Amino acid sequence: MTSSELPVNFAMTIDGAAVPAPQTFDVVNPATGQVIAQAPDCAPDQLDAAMHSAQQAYQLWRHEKSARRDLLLKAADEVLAAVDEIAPILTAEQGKPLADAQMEVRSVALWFRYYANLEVPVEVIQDDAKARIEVRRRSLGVVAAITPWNFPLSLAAWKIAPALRAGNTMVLKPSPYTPLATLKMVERLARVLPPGVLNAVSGRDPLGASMTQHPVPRKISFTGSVTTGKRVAEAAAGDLKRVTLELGGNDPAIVLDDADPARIADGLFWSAFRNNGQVCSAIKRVYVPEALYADVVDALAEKARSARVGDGAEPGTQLGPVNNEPQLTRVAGLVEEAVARGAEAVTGGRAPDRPGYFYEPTILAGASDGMRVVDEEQFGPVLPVVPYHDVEEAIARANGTHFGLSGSVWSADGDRAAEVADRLECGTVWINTHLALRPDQPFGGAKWSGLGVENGPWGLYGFTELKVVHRAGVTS
Ligand code: TXE
Repeated sequence: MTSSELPVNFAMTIDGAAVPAPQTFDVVNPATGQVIAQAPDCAPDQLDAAMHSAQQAYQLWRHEKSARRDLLLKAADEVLAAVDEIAPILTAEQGKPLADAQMEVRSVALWFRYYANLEVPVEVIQDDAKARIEVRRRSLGVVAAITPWNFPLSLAAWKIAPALRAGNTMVLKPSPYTPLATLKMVERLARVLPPGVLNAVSGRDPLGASMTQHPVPRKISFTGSVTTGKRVAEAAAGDLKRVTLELGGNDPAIVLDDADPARIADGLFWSAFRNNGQVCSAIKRVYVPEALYADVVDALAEKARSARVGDGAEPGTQLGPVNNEPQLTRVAGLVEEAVARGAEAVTGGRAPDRPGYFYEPTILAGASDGMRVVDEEQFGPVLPVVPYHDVEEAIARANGTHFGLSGSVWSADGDRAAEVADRLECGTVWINTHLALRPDQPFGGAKWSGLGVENGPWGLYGFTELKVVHRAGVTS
């Protein structure tokens, strides 16, 4: 879809209706740097209306357990029917290759179906003549959901599906960089969901802050940066709103000395560069034993050189642009600093001379802890490769950070890798793979990478609270 073929009007969904806003803001295609559409800039009274609509809808929705299941299944069908409408919009605003955008839209249906079919049993901890004690899970009320620009749709689905299945209603706000596909998806979902159950509003960052300070929501489910996540937690504290925070990561991959560089290169590369490195749990730094160092760097550089970079709308593109200008500036700055401090950009290390926010896939050799690109989350198409002498040192460096989202260990010996994996301080650790996510597998971060988890029954529990029903028996 070219920019001129994009739909002209994007509306918010409030109380089941498509609603424009009095003001709008620009949305840019990162592959061209051109404004492609206007998104509604939600006015304060419109946010109130969305919150109150969700609150109203909650009164019925919370009691309709089987309808929730059926409607989530219908919602999955609705999304699948809209893949060809939504995916090109996602590519145009986010930059990712169209095939990836299509996969992302489909993943929404996968998550909706998984949660539709997830039954949460009532646990009975005593049932005899003295008492029957049930432990139930009750929904919380209205959820404010705030999403980032890297996977606007799938990360929204991680929130929508469990929240709605558990009986909550929602007001969802996508990132101002990527509001369009989410608005379109929620507009389609409004065809099957009762009014008010899922509202979508769009606006700049202060709208997110207003949501977290609004009196209606009982829960905030946030995915984004550590800095903003901390602000969300602070805003929630005054009202003791529940929070789930899925924040950034600086995922280490540790290569053990028995690994075969040629065999692991593809897995390592794509676990770092998928979505152009803009994945919270992508590999962000690789620790490689000195003996394998040159071979691993060469193999990764070869992958980087052969990756097809371009506009996501062009067939065959594997890596699109960085999503936005501030992010491109940040990534370029991190590389510059590392090179100034002695690292070598074996491939890439520069923005190509073309419009848009492109950056050449970059493998940084001679990287070391203390360089910002190693210590911080780069969130872009750059991978620092750090040599290590012994594995104890690699484990200590991998853990020596405030981040703790995920990590991976690569080895020919799965058991040996598992021992190292066991010692990594993070929410998920993979062995000989990375970025393997599923709707039934919990995902969350240790340390500053998050609070609570998403996915699986545990993700749904985060949208509930325990309620104990203790009924005295006839004899007591
Ligand atoms: O994130 P923000 P940004 C990291 C990545 C990137 C950095 C900045 O390192 O360089 O974050 O990206 C909304 N209260 N990740 O600026 O600010 C905002 O409108 C409530 C990692 O885009 O965290 C958007 O909808 N909400 C991450 C959402 O928060 C607020 C993915 C995320 O924006 C708010 C993306 C406030 N005070 C970036 N201010 C991951 N974990 O995957 C902003 N928002």
